[in-house]
Amino acid sequence: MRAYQNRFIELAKKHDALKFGEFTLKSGRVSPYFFNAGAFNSGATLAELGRCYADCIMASGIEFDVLLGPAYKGIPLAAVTAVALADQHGLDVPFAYNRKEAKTHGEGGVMVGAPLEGRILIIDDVITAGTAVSEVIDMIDTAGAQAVGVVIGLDRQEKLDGEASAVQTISAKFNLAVASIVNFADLIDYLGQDRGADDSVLLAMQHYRAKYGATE
Ligand code: OMP
Repeated sequence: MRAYQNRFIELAKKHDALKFGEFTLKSGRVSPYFFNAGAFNSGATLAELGRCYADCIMASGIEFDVLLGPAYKGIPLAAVTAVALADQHGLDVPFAYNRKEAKTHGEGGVMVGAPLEGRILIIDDVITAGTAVSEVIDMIDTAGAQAVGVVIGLDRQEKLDGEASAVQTISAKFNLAVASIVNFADLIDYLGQDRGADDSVLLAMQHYRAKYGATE
């Protein structure tokens, strides 16, 4: 695993953003783990999170013009990542986000921040079935820009109807490059090497992966 992947898992564990137990997902599946990006809730934690995302974007080589953070959880992610790209990598990228409800006064509209023009990189917390990302792509199309990629903290690598994962499906459908800081397989590897990890947690994770995990 790369350094930023280890740092991300350590950060998530430290702040309880990664929890093990029994959680019902948006899809209705009952998962032995849950990733809650809302638990990254202090200045220093967000700064480190932004550095992990920025390192992942740099490692992916995805070329883009605007970083877009979809409401709500994508908004702070886009902000801290834009700061880390500037501070750590000398890249001053424009960033934008949307409102869930259009504003009818003042400057009005749904979009805030940089104009949505050119190649757009979407930033988000987690992909399970890809529903959230598909909605954002519609928004980018409507604005006349082009979605070129998605960067996420966690790819849960779950299959939907066939054997492909949601990430593989949306990547093929919308011609997108998808980069994740970590995926489900990385989490299992990490737990397997963590001497302090509970064996029953690892077993539950392996069982869930055997049932719902995509083949790749
Ligand atoms: P999709 O839109 O189906 O890809 O699911 C992503 C959304 O699921 C996230 O934006 C969360 O609302 C939620 N989620 C998590 O935040 N963490 C998880 O570990 C799993 C889910 C989920 O419900 O699948």
